[in-house]
Amino acid sequence: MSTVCTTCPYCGVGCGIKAEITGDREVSIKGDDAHPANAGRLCSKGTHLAETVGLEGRLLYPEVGGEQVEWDEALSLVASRFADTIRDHGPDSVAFYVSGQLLTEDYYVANKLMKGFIGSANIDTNSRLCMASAVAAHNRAFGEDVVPCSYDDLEAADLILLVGSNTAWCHPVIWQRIEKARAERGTKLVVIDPRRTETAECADLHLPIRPDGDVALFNALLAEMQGRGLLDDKYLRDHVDAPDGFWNDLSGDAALAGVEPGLLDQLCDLVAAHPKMVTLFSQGANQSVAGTDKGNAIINLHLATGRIGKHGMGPFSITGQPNAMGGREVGGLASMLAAHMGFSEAECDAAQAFWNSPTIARKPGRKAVDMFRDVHEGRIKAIWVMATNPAVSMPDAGFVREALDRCDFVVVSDVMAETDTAAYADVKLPALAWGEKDGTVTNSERVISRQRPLFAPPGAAKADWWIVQEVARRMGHDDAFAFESPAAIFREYAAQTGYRNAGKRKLDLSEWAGTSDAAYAAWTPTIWGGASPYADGQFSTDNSKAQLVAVVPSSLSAVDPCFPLRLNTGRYRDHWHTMTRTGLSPRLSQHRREPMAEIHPLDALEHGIIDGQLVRLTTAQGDSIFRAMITDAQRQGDVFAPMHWTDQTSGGGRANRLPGQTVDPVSGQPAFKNSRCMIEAIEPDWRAFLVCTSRPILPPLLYWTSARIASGWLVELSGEGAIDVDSLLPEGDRIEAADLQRGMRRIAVRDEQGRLSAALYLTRSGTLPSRDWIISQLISDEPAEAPALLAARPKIAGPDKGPVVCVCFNIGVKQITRAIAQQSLTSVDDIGTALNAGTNCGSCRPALAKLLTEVREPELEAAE
Ligand SMILES: Nc1nc2c(c(=O)[nH]1)N[C@H]1C(S)=C(S)[C@@H](COP(=O)(O)OP(=O)(O)OC[C@H]3O[C@@H](n4cnc5c(=O)[nH]c(N)nc54)[C@H](O)[C@@H]3O)O[C@H]1N2
Ligand SMILES: Nc1nc2c(c(=O)[nH]1)N[C@H]1C(S)=C(S)[C@@H](COP(=O)(O)OP(=O)(O)OC[C@H]3O[C@@H](n4cnc5c(=O)[nH]c(N)nc54)[C@H](O)[C@@H]3O)O[C@H]1N2
Ligand code: SF4
Ligand SMILES: [Mo]
Repeated sequence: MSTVCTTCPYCGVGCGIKAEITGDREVSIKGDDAHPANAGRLCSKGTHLAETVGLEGRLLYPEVGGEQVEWDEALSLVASRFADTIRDHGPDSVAFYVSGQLLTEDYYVANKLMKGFIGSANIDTNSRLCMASAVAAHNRAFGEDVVPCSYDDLEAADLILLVGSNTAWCHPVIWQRIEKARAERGTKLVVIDPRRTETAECADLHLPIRPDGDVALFNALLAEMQGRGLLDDKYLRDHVDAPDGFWNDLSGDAALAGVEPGLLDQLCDLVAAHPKMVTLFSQGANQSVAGTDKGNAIINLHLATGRIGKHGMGPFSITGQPNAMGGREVGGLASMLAAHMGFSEAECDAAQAFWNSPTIARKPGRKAVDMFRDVHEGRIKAIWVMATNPAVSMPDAGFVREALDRCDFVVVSDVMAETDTAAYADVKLPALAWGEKDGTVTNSERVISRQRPLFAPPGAAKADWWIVQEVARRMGHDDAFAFESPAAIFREYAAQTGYRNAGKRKLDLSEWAGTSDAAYAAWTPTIWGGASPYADGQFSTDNSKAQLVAVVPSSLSAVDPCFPLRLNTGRYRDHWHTMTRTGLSPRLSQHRREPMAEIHPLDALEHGIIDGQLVRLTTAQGDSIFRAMITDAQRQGDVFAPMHWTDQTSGGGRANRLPGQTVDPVSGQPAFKNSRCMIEAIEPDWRAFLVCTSRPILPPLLYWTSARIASGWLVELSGEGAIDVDSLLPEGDRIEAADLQRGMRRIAVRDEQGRLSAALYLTRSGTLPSRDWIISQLISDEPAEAPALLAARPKIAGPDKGPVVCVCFNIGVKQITRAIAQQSLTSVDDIGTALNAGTNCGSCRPALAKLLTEVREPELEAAE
């Protein structure tokens, strides 16, 4: 058995992992105590990685037109089709659409090929959907895309503002570090989010801002600080430039933020009282028509109050994907050249000279949304998609699917065989996945860590950098693409960051250009730029001063009677994006098994919607069906839906059919968080659920979702008209109960050994039984008797545990609320002592805190 230090493949926190290899593709996962990001902690997704390293669903061999081929044939075809297209239509007729889930070395090779050897900047990354606004805000304010903070600042701050970040779910280990600081030093926490998320639930102050009210809020805050005499005049004089009229034009119309004046006053008092302040921002800021302005509104406040470049202070954009930052560094964005360089003549010359390349892109390429528009219009004729699933994750995904369908030549490099994007591929190339691939990633705080292989490459899968390099060689660029290892690529990349840099850019890794293979193999997590790159107040602009940027709040727009609601989209705690990995894990799949449309009670009333019913959300772009979840955590007028479900997992819940192609004018980032929509209740003729040990093939239905459970699948279905139950069920010994008058039908199927292999519960007007017990029967060697199976409950029913909250110990809501009430528990730690819940990865602790308040508050009120 050997232990390997590697990095979590999920979020941009970039936690270190100690992976102990326990068998053939078996691993035991622990947090790495020595990693600066997590010091041993892991969240639910990292903790349960071992459930996702099997080969189920993997793409293991290259395919052309759906037929397995040898690598040479696939690579030669890609090279010749790209070369022919470039010859006939010019370099801008081809494109790469890449991903923050590539390693830095993969990214480097792809960028070098497109910008230096094809001579187009048509390489963009899914970070366009994620970080582009923060990048643009950094560039405007600092002259370079540099994050001025590190995680240690969170632990040194007295006040933390979270803007558009559901940290407890999306950056759980950062959240745990914030919670530690709050417990140890009483750090105050403010959450600015239209929804009362679990993150907001735990805050000292929650501002349920109107969608896109952030610029108004931060401008008002800055005006108030100025009014209270709390600007740092010396810092402003020495280190900051302001455009003419900045202070006069500072629009402080707080009403546009949509928060009650009392709450705004509380926020101003907190900000005034705590100079040691970090503002952490994420997609509620970035994914907006005003995303870049929001970033600058936040940065303005920090610059003007001198709250930057000092321990415990700063505007802190956190990255989403494991290597979103690495991609920004090497030039994965169409709007950057390489190594933080732009497209000035000198920078283009420098890149070309360094690469000794035949050509160089001299202008920015097409940003993601425009790129797919060009594909749609036929201007881009060949596209290569790597490590991202745009048929699901791009806005107006229906349009993107049309574009891929029309495109002459689509190449997809992925680790999974069946994805919604791969369905459009002419060529599918099998890439190495996490646990096999080898290279570096950079996290939110600029720490470069290694991802290391744990297993031998399966099938014919190859590293993404190798695949791109082999295509480059077949396009005639042998000399420039002769890398023998990720270490060799890393050395070249490190050298490029220093080339003709002379202190102009903070990103200078040239001290590592000589890293030996052995040193690369032994690399320990290393931060570039230090904990505080702007501690000296010298920014990356021509005069070394940072810039205040005048930003104007968006005005309130009139309600559209056809689309009266606002659709906000985002993430669930235990799922990752299009679920190609987390969807394999039964534990991670149980937190939220279906895509919900979360809606305020008054909106539900107005639209005649009952909790748990199916609803259709419609925008100008399209529609999709979700299950309604009525909750006053939503603002009235807003609906929230998750981004995760795909054609592989659902016949509804496809959130990205809904948002339009509207983007931030500066960054080109799509406005995923604010689309006009309408909602209506749906009355299917019947509803059913199916548990089964083999994946069912479903006929077209009004709605279905399938979730992994231990040893099988749980499928929720609804439809119109008749249902052909035989098509859903496997062969075997059937037992059945029916009450045709009530439209109820229940069928259980047992295999030759008498084990339960499937069970279907269907109703036309009644209710369906609880899913939990019958799921447990599916793995049982001795399933219960027929009456119990058909009732979906044991002869003597134990107490129902309710939906699972703690996935590590499988503890449900009802178990927790009962324990709180019966054992008078008063803290999350008490719950841990009583039930173990929340004592392993800690991801459910915010949910436990919420349950605690829900149970205790009425009790306390009654006692008063
Ligand atoms: N569990 C999980 N974790 C993840 C991921 C995942 O898929 N699953 N993905 C990773 C990636 S790539 C990313 S980018 C991050 C994203 O991490 P987050 O940005 O935290 O996640 P989101 O849920 O997209 O959006 C955050 C919040 O923005 C709020 N919001 C919407 N509109 C506004 C607004 O106008 N103003 C403000 N202030 N807030 C608003 C939403 O209500 C939402 O709660 O998560 C990373 N971590
Ligand atoms: N509505 C809505 N849409 C959104 C968002 C939102 O908040 N709301 N957020 C946006 C954001 S921030 C992001 S980051 C995107 C994410 O969206 P995507 O990038 O589309 O999501 P993933 O599911 O992570 O897709 C990664 C793909 O790469 C494959 N893969 C994994 N590892 C590797 C590898 O090493 N090599 C190769 N070649 N393939 C690999 C996976 O199997 C999967 O198919 O979604 C965006 N879309
Ligand atoms: S917070 Fe969770 S998902 Fe993010 S890197 Fe750490 S363990 Fe992985
Ligand atoms: Mo992201």
